[in-house]
Amino acid sequence: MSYLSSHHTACLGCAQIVAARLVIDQLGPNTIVVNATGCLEVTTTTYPHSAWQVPWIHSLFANAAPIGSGIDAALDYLTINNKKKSIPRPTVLVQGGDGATFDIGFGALTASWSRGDNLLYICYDNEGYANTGMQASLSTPSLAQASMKTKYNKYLNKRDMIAIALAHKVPYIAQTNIAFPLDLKEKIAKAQTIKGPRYIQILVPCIPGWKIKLSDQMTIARLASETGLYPLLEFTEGQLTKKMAVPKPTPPVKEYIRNQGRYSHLLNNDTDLKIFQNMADDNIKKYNL
Ligand SMILES: Cc1ncc(C[n+]2csc(CCOP(=O)(O)OP(=O)(O)O)c2C)c(N)n1
Ligand code: SF4
Repeated sequence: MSYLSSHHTACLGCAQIVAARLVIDQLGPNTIVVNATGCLEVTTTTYPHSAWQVPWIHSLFANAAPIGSGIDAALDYLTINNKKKSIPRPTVLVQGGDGATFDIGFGALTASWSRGDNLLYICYDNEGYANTGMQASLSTPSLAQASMKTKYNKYLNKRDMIAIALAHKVPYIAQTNIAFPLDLKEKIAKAQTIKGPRYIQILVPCIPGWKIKLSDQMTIARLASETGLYPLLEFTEGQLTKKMAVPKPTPPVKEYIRNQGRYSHLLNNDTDLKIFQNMADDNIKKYNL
Protein backbone atom coordinates (compact mmCIF):
# COMPACT_ATOMS: atom_id res chain seq x y z
CA MET A 1 0.00 0.00 0.00
CA SER A 2 1.19 3.51 -0.78
CA TYR A 3 0.49 6.62 1.31
CA LEU A 4 -0.34 8.33 -2.00
CA SER A 5 -3.00 6.11 -3.55
CA SER A 6 -3.82 5.77 -7.24
CA HIS A 7 -7.02 7.80 -6.80
CA HIS A 8 -5.70 10.86 -8.59
CA THR A 9 -6.40 12.54 -11.91
CA ALA A 10 -2.84 13.26 -13.10
CA CYS A 11 -1.80 12.47 -16.66
CA LEU A 12 -1.01 8.82 -17.32
CA GLY A 13 2.58 8.18 -16.19
CA CYS A 14 3.08 11.62 -14.61
CA ALA A 15 6.61 11.58 -13.18
CA GLN A 16 5.69 14.05 -10.44
CA ILE A 17 3.15 11.60 -8.99
CA VAL A 18 5.69 8.77 -9.10
CA ALA A 19 8.26 10.96 -7.33
CA ALA A 20 5.73 12.12 -4.73
CA ARG A 21 4.85 8.50 -4.01
CA LEU A 22 8.52 7.59 -3.54
CA VAL A 23 8.89 10.55 -1.18
CA ILE A 24 5.88 9.86 1.04
CA ASP A 25 6.44 6.11 1.12
CA GLN A 26 10.04 6.69 2.20
CA LEU A 27 8.97 9.15 4.91
CA GLY A 28 6.17 6.91 6.20
CA PRO A 29 2.86 7.58 7.96
CA ASN A 30 4.19 9.88 10.69
CA THR A 31 4.32 12.78 8.25
CA ILE A 32 2.24 15.95 7.90
CA VAL A 33 2.12 17.24 4.32
CA VAL A 34 1.67 20.85 3.25
CA ASN A 35 1.06 21.17 -0.49
CA ALA A 36 1.30 24.38 -2.50
CA THR A 37 -1.14 24.56 -5.36
CA GLY A 38 -0.01 22.99 -8.63
CA CYS A 39 -0.49 19.72 -10.52
CA LEU A 40 0.33 17.51 -7.53
CA GLU A 41 -2.12 19.29 -5.26
CA VAL A 42 -4.91 19.64 -7.81
CA THR A 43 -4.81 16.09 -9.17
CA THR A 44 -4.60 14.31 -5.81
CA THR A 45 -7.38 16.17 -4.01
CA THR A 46 -10.37 16.55 -6.31
CA TYR A 47 -13.13 17.46 -3.87
CA PRO A 48 -14.50 15.56 -1.97
CA HIS A 49 -11.77 12.93 -2.38
CA SER A 50 -8.12 12.75 -1.41
CA ALA A 51 -5.48 10.28 -2.58
CA TRP A 52 -3.35 11.04 0.52
CA GLN A 53 -3.30 8.50 3.34
CA VAL A 54 -1.49 10.88 5.71
CA PRO A 55 -2.49 14.26 7.24
CA TRP A 56 -2.41 16.74 4.36
CA ILE A 57 -3.18 20.45 4.03
CA HIS A 58 -3.58 22.60 0.95
CA SER A 59 -1.89 25.98 0.84
CA LEU A 60 -1.95 28.90 -1.52
CA PHE A 61 0.88 29.28 -3.98
CA ALA A 62 2.85 31.70 -1.86
CA ASN A 63 2.58 30.38 1.67
CA ALA A 64 3.36 26.66 1.83
CA ALA A 65 6.55 27.17 3.85
CA PRO A 66 4.94 29.46 6.47
CA ILE A 67 2.09 26.96 6.95
CA GLY A 68 4.75 24.30 7.56
CA SER A 69 6.46 26.64 10.04
CA GLY A 70 3.17 27.06 11.90
CA ILE A 71 2.70 23.30 12.11
CA ASP A 72 6.27 22.94 13.37
CA ALA A 73 5.61 25.59 16.04
CA ALA A 74 2.44 23.75 17.09
CA LEU A 75 4.45 20.53 17.40
CA ASP A 76 6.96 22.42 19.60
CA TYR A 77 4.10 23.59 21.80
CA LEU A 78 2.72 20.07 22.17
CA THR A 79 6.18 18.70 22.98
CA ILE A 80 7.00 21.45 25.51
CA ASN A 81 3.67 20.95 27.23
CA ASN A 82 4.14 17.18 27.19
CA LYS A 83 0.82 16.81 25.45
CA LYS A 84 2.08 14.26 22.93
CA LYS A 85 4.95 12.75 24.85
CA SER A 86 4.41 9.20 23.70
CA ILE A 87 4.12 9.97 19.97
CA PRO A 88 7.32 10.39 17.90
CA ARG A 89 7.52 13.84 16.36
CA PRO A 90 6.11 13.85 12.80
CA THR A 91 8.15 15.03 9.82
CA VAL A 92 6.71 18.22 8.36
CA LEU A 93 6.93 17.88 4.58
CA VAL A 94 6.29 20.99 2.50
CA GLN A 95 6.06 20.44 -1.23
CA GLY A 96 5.35 22.33 -4.41
CA GLY A 97 6.24 22.70 -8.06
CA ASP A 98 8.95 24.97 -9.43
CA GLY A 99 6.44 27.80 -9.90
CA ALA A 100 5.62 27.64 -6.19
CA THR A 101 9.29 27.30 -5.24
CA PHE A 102 11.41 29.34 -7.63
CA ASP A 103 8.88 32.13 -8.08
CA ILE A 104 5.72 32.66 -6.07
CA GLY A 105 6.66 31.08 -2.74
CA PHE A 106 10.34 31.97 -3.06
CA GLY A 107 10.40 34.80 -0.50
CA ALA A 108 8.47 32.80 2.09
CA LEU A 109 10.64 29.73 1.55
CA THR A 110 13.92 31.59 1.93
CA ALA A 111 12.54 33.34 5.05
CA SER A 112 11.88 29.90 6.58
CA TRP A 113 15.51 29.01 5.78
CA SER A 114 16.74 32.19 7.45
CA ARG A 115 14.67 31.39 10.56
CA GLY A 116 16.05 27.83 10.58
CA ASP A 117 12.58 26.25 10.58
CA ASN A 118 12.49 22.48 10.92
CA LEU A 119 10.96 21.69 7.51
CA LEU A 120 11.69 19.24 4.73
CA TYR A 121 10.89 21.15 1.52
CA ILE A 122 10.59 19.24 -1.75
CA CYS A 123 10.43 20.98 -5.11
CA TYR A 124 9.08 18.84 -7.96
CA ASP A 125 10.84 20.58 -10.80
CA ASN A 126 9.12 20.16 -14.16
CA GLU A 127 10.56 23.45 -15.35
CA GLY A 128 7.32 25.35 -15.82
CA TYR A 129 3.79 26.03 -14.57
CA ALA A 130 2.40 22.71 -15.80
CA ASN A 131 -1.02 22.92 -14.20
CA THR A 132 -1.99 26.04 -16.11
CA GLY A 133 -0.47 25.21 -19.51
CA MET A 134 3.29 25.35 -19.00
CA GLN A 135 4.01 29.03 -18.62
CA ALA A 136 7.69 29.78 -18.10
CA SER A 137 8.88 29.93 -14.50
CA LEU A 138 12.32 30.96 -13.25
CA SER A 139 13.16 27.26 -13.47
CA THR A 140 12.43 27.04 -17.20
CA PRO A 141 15.79 26.54 -18.88
CA SER A 142 17.05 29.22 -21.12
CA LEU A 143 16.09 28.27 -24.68
CA ALA A 144 13.20 25.92 -23.78
CA GLN A 145 9.87 26.84 -25.36
CA ALA A 146 7.16 27.66 -22.84
CA SER A 147 3.98 29.66 -23.10
CA MET A 148 4.31 33.40 -22.41
CA LYS A 149 8.01 33.28 -23.22
CA THR A 150 9.11 36.05 -25.52
CA LYS A 151 12.27 37.05 -27.31
CA TYR A 152 12.99 39.28 -24.30
CA ASN A 153 13.40 36.40 -21.86
CA LYS A 154 14.77 33.83 -24.30
CA TYR A 155 18.14 33.73 -22.59
CA LEU A 156 16.86 34.05 -19.01
CA ASN A 157 18.92 31.63 -16.93
CA LYS A 158 17.34 28.97 -14.75
CA ARG A 159 17.50 30.25 -11.15
CA ASP A 160 20.15 28.35 -9.20
CA MET A 161 18.14 27.31 -6.13
CA ILE A 162 20.92 25.05 -4.90
CA ALA A 163 23.32 28.02 -4.72
CA ILE A 164 20.62 30.12 -3.04
CA ALA A 165 19.99 27.39 -0.45
CA LEU A 166 23.75 27.16 0.16
CA ALA A 167 23.89 30.91 0.70
CA HIS A 168 21.21 30.48 3.39
CA LYS A 169 23.31 27.77 5.08
CA VAL A 170 20.54 25.18 4.73
CA PRO A 171 22.02 22.11 6.51
CA TYR A 172 20.86 19.57 3.90
CA ILE A 173 20.47 20.37 0.21
CA ALA A 174 20.11 17.84 -2.59
CA GLN A 175 19.28 17.67 -6.26
CA THR A 176 17.97 14.42 -7.70
CA ASN A 177 15.96 13.05 -10.61
CA ILE A 178 13.00 10.66 -11.00
CA ALA A 179 15.16 8.53 -13.35
CA PHE A 180 17.34 7.67 -10.32
CA PRO A 181 14.79 6.41 -7.77
CA LEU A 182 17.35 4.86 -5.40
CA ASP A 183 19.28 8.13 -5.22
CA LEU A 184 16.00 9.93 -4.58
CA LYS A 185 14.98 7.57 -1.77
CA GLU A 186 18.43 7.71 -0.15
CA LYS A 187 18.33 11.49 -0.11
CA ILE A 188 14.85 11.54 1.44
CA ALA A 189 15.98 9.03 4.08
CA LYS A 190 19.04 11.13 4.93
CA ALA A 191 17.03 14.36 5.05
CA GLN A 192 14.66 12.74 7.53
CA THR A 193 17.52 12.27 10.00
CA ILE A 194 18.54 15.95 9.93
CA LYS A 195 16.97 18.74 11.98
CA GLY A 196 16.37 22.22 10.58
CA PRO A 197 15.69 23.31 7.01
CA ARG A 198 16.20 20.72 4.29
CA TYR A 199 15.74 21.33 0.56
CA ILE A 200 15.49 18.63 -2.11
CA GLN A 201 14.84 19.40 -5.77
CA ILE A 202 13.66 16.56 -8.00
CA LEU A 203 13.61 16.71 -11.79
CA VAL A 204 10.25 15.37 -13.02
CA PRO A 205 9.49 15.61 -16.74
CA CYS A 206 5.99 16.78 -17.69
CA ILE A 207 4.68 14.86 -20.70
CA PRO A 208 2.46 17.56 -22.30
CA GLY A 209 4.61 20.43 -21.03
CA TRP A 210 7.86 19.09 -22.46
CA LYS A 211 6.04 17.74 -25.54
CA ILE A 212 7.46 14.26 -25.06
CA LYS A 213 6.22 10.71 -25.42
CA LEU A 214 5.48 8.76 -22.24
CA SER A 215 7.76 6.00 -23.51
CA ASP A 216 10.69 8.48 -23.80
CA GLN A 217 10.16 10.07 -20.38
CA MET A 218 12.69 8.16 -18.30
CA THR A 219 15.39 8.18 -21.00
CA ILE A 220 15.04 11.94 -21.28
CA ALA A 221 15.14 12.40 -17.50
CA ARG A 222 18.24 10.21 -17.24
CA LEU A 223 20.01 12.17 -19.99
CA ALA A 224 19.34 15.42 -18.13
CA SER A 225 21.76 14.24 -15.45
CA GLU A 226 24.11 12.23 -17.67
CA THR A 227 24.79 15.24 -19.91
CA GLY A 228 25.66 17.37 -16.86
CA LEU A 229 22.67 19.68 -17.27
CA TYR A 230 20.93 18.50 -14.09
CA PRO A 231 23.63 16.97 -11.88
CA LEU A 232 22.82 14.69 -8.95
CA LEU A 233 24.22 16.53 -5.93
CA GLU A 234 24.11 16.50 -2.16
CA PHE A 235 25.42 19.15 0.25
CA THR A 236 25.57 18.47 3.99
CA GLU A 237 26.44 21.46 6.21
CA GLY A 238 27.66 23.31 3.12
CA GLN A 239 30.01 20.55 1.95
CA LEU A 240 29.49 18.58 -1.26
CA THR A 241 28.95 15.09 0.20
CA LYS A 242 27.66 13.19 -2.83
CA LYS A 243 27.63 13.59 -6.59
CA MET A 244 27.11 11.36 -9.61
CA ALA A 245 29.89 11.35 -12.18
CA VAL A 246 28.70 11.69 -15.77
CA PRO A 247 29.45 8.76 -18.09
CA LYS A 248 32.59 9.01 -20.23
CA PRO A 249 32.16 9.67 -23.10
CA THR A 250 29.48 12.09 -21.93
CA PRO A 251 26.30 12.21 -24.03
CA PRO A 252 25.94 15.57 -25.81
CA VAL A 253 23.06 17.89 -24.94
CA LYS A 254 21.70 17.33 -28.46
CA GLU A 255 20.95 13.77 -27.37
CA TYR A 256 18.91 15.09 -24.42
CA ILE A 257 16.83 17.56 -26.44
CA ARG A 258 16.30 15.34 -29.51
CA ASN A 259 12.89 13.97 -28.49
CA GLN A 260 11.55 17.02 -26.67
CA GLY A 261 9.13 19.19 -28.59
CA ARG A 262 9.99 22.16 -26.35
CA TYR A 263 13.49 22.19 -27.86
CA SER A 264 12.55 21.38 -31.48
CA HIS A 265 13.69 24.85 -32.61
CA LEU A 266 17.23 24.16 -31.34
CA LEU A 267 18.01 21.08 -33.37
CA ASN A 268 19.10 23.13 -36.39
CA ASN A 269 20.43 26.15 -34.51
CA ASP A 270 24.09 25.50 -33.79
CA THR A 271 24.63 28.85 -32.04
CA ASP A 272 21.90 28.28 -29.43
CA LEU A 273 22.78 24.60 -29.14
CA LYS A 274 26.34 25.59 -28.28
CA ILE A 275 25.07 27.91 -25.51
CA PHE A 276 23.12 24.98 -24.09
CA GLN A 277 26.05 22.58 -24.35
CA ASN A 278 28.24 25.13 -22.53
CA MET A 279 25.81 25.09 -19.58
CA ALA A 280 26.24 21.32 -19.21
CA ASP A 281 30.02 21.60 -19.63
CA ASP A 282 30.16 24.34 -16.99
CA ASN A 283 28.39 22.08 -14.48
CA ILE A 284 30.76 19.20 -15.23
CA LYS A 285 33.68 21.53 -14.58
CA LYS A 286 32.16 23.23 -11.53
CA TYR A 287 31.32 19.99 -9.71
CA ASN A 288 34.09 17.90 -11.25
CA LEU A 289 31.52 15.32 -12.40
C1 LIG B 1 -1.26 33.41 -6.77
C2 LIG B 1 -1.72 32.42 -7.80
N1 LIG B 1 -1.41 32.62 -9.08
C3 LIG B 1 -1.80 31.73 -10.03
C4 LIG B 1 -2.51 30.61 -9.67
C5 LIG B 1 -2.96 29.62 -10.74
N2 LIG B 1 -2.19 28.39 -10.71
C6 LIG B 1 -2.62 27.28 -10.08
S1 LIG B 1 -1.60 25.98 -10.25
C7 LIG B 1 -0.53 26.91 -11.20
C8 LIG B 1 0.72 26.32 -11.80
C9 LIG B 1 1.61 25.64 -10.78
O1 LIG B 1 2.92 25.54 -11.26
P1 LIG B 1 4.05 24.84 -10.42
O2 LIG B 1 4.16 25.40 -9.06
O3 LIG B 1 5.30 24.86 -11.24
O4 LIG B 1 3.53 23.34 -10.27
P2 LIG B 1 3.18 22.30 -11.45
O5 LIG B 1 1.75 22.51 -11.79
O6 LIG B 1 4.11 22.56 -12.57
O7 LIG B 1 3.41 20.98 -10.82
C10 LIG B 1 -0.99 28.21 -11.36
C11 LIG B 1 -0.34 29.28 -12.14
C12 LIG B 1 -2.82 30.44 -8.30
N3 LIG B 1 -3.48 29.36 -7.87
N4 LIG B 1 -2.41 31.34 -7.39
S1 SF4 C 1 0.48 18.26 -16.84
FE1 SF4 C 1 2.53 17.39 -16.42
S2 SF4 C 1 2.88 17.62 -14.19
FE2 SF4 C 1 0.67 17.91 -14.61
S3 SF4 C 1 -0.27 15.89 -14.29
FE3 SF4 C 1 0.23 16.05 -16.49
S4 SF4 C 1 2.31 15.15 -16.70
FE4 SF4 C 1 1.95 15.59 -14.51
